[in-house]
Amino acid sequence: MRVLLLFANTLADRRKYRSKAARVGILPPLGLGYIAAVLRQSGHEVRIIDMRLDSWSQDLAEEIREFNPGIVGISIFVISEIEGYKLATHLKEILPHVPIVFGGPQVSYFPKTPLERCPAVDITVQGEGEYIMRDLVDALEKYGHTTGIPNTFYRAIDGSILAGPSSPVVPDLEELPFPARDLMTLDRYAPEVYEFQRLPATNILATRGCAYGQCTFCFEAGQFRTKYRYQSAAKLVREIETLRDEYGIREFVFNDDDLLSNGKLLTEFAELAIQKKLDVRWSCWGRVTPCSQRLLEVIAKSGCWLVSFGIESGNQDLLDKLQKGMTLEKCRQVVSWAHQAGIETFGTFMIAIPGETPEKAEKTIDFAIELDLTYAAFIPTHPLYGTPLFETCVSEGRLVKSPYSHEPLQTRYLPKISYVPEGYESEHQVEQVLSRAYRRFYFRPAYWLKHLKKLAAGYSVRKYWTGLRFAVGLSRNWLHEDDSKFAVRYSSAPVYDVKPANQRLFTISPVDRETRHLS
Ligand code: B12
Ligand code: SF4
Repeated sequence: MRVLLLFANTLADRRKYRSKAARVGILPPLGLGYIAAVLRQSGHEVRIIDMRLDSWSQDLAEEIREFNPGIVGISIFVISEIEGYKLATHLKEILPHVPIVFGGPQVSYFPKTPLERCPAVDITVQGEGEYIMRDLVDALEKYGHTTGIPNTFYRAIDGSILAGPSSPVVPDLEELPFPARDLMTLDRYAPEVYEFQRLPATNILATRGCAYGQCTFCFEAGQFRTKYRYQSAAKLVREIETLRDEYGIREFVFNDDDLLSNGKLLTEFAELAIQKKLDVRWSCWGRVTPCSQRLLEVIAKSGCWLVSFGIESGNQDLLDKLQKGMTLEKCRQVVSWAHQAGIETFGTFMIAIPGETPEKAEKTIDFAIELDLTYAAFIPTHPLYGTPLFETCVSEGRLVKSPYSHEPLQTRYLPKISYVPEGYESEHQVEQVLSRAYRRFYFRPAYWLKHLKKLAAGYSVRKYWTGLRFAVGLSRNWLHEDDSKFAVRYSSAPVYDVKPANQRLFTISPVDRETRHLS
């Protein structure tokens, strides 16, 4: 059967990425790539369209009609939900009898919502979609219907929403084929300017889930926790060799949630990479614990030049509350080891954590400066549904906006405020602290002096300009009025409703309370 897979764009992408510099900051949709590869193993013909790169047009509609898919899959996450509905509506107009399936992170957390909000959506898939989508397509081809497939939700004839059985089955990473990157035009993508040293660069995954899974603000600590799995170093090296030899890729951004803690995999990978003279550069995200000096030295030798650490706060009591499982001292040590090994560091910090005051935030900014990080990002706390932090913030009654409304994520780098802790006077004060954090971190003569050498290279100027854009808020992408109207129309069945802070009137629809746990 012919299957069309689309990655929905966000409202902001529409303006930002259709410019000439379109590809920077956009990486291939690996989730769809894996699904496509598994579908092809079953003999299906697949096409992938990334709507962050293409606009809806008569030509595109014609191309899709010609391809004539038997089923369509659309991937959404929180900020692309509305555009996903628009896309489904357009597709339903040109392919009225073709089932439209929704999947992706937002659907995994709210599996019934797309069916409630958008009549063009026929089926939703919760969790990792490789085998489920294959079973859906196989069933449609063999039996002409798709009801009852595990981890799916669908509309019954009377309009009610039904669910297939719940299954904890998740793909074995060693068995999965490589993502079908030949279905994506790799040279239309590039990481953010501060994320690469060499081009062409692309993203890659070696693990899924998180081995630690306890930070209170994270999905991996809540009801949506996924089983931690990893593939072998040998498979990872094969994938990198393929990308290097077939596509000329010279740099890799690991998109894994928790790669650095897997010392075994990384050491084996680094040894193989050195032995095979892979000659690639790479970067990843990482936790501070467990991380040894030896591991950082080994990965640096294999080409790792940047690690992004989730540091969150410069206050030990707040780190303990967040259950980060790390000390400020360990953090100092690891960042310093990374620098000694020649690895650049990106630290991400949360501002307005429960229990934080502007004074404590100041300590966080001091800590970021003390660590001498290469880059830092300060992000307001968004208590996301399904995380332990969400429950805390709801019970405090201090959420000022739903983190899932379409307002908080209007901006790419400076999202609006959804939560104001007791120690802050207002949303405005949180915004002021955020701006101050960027100003204090980036507008330091010492910072610029230290980095002057790097500015000699052309792309580094752009890197630091990106840092400055963070600082002065130039990277905002506000919604247009017509977009807002559309958002309101399609959000008419709210996931939940937030009343102003201190009123303790936060409600969650029963639908989401029923969301099943996938282990
Ligand atoms: C890499 C990454 C990014 C990269 C983007 C990479 C890219 N290619 O676009 C960057 C750093 C840019 C990024 C940015 C953001 N991200 Co992000 N990101 C991730 C991360 C860490 C990994 C994504 C990934 O590759 N996963 C692995 C693949 C295999 O999984 P997958 O894509 O989810 O696909 C599987 C399933 O979802 C499902 N599936 C997916 N699509 C479909 C479609 C169909 C039809 C079916 C059946 C199934 C299906 O099957 C797939 C295969 O198993 C995830 C966390 C995570 N572990 O997933 C967060 C995550 C996706 N990001 C998230 C968020 C919130 C953001 C931001 C909005 C943050 C912000 N405030 O700015 C921005 C958005 C920027 C933008 N304009 O798009 C959230 C999404 C929450 C939600 N409810 O949707 C996540 C889940 C992190 C989190 N826990 O908060 N992100
Ligand atoms: S924040 Fe990182 S380390 Fe903590 S639970 Fe989430 S993925 Fe794991």
